[in-house]
Amino acid sequence: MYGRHVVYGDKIFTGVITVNMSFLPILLLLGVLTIASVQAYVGYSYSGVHNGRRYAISKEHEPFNLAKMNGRCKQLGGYLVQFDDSNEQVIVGSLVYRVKGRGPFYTGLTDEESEGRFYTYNDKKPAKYFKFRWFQPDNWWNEDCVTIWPAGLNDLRCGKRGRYVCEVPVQIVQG
Ligand SMILES: [Ca+2]
Ligand SMILES: [Ca+2]
Repeated sequence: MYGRHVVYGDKIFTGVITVNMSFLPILLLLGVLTIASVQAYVGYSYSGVHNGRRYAISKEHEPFNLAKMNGRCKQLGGYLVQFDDSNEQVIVGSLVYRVKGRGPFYTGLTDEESEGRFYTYNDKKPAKYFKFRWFQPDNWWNEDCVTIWPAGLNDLRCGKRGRYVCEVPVQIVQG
């Protein structure tokens, strides 16, 4: 009986070692994925959750490009910001006012396809809601992108150096 126990114990011990070694690549992979996901969030100021969305405001000033920046927002699980209603525009307007540093802050609205018809770049649908500030949009020197300020939106040329705002829907974890 005693001998059997020893053998049994050895088997368990061996088993534990094997399990640990087989988990090692997965642990390494998880480590890499964690670093990668953290890196994706570097370079943004994140808001709290408002109506099921977070807003990520880029920190760097760089030449704005709709496709490129919308792609960056997709890496965060979102898209360039678009407004469902006045409430959402007011929230984002106050966020860019409070965030550190200066703008302009680009949104996902554009009229590059047809002058004066503003649509959302990510889904190519007519913009649900947008409110320009006084005397805007003026299409000054062919301005087809849209920036946000607390006082309202302004059309601006697309390639200017600026920051941008991503809208990231928050995944609801089912209990
Ligand atoms: Ca325009
Ligand atoms: Ca303008």
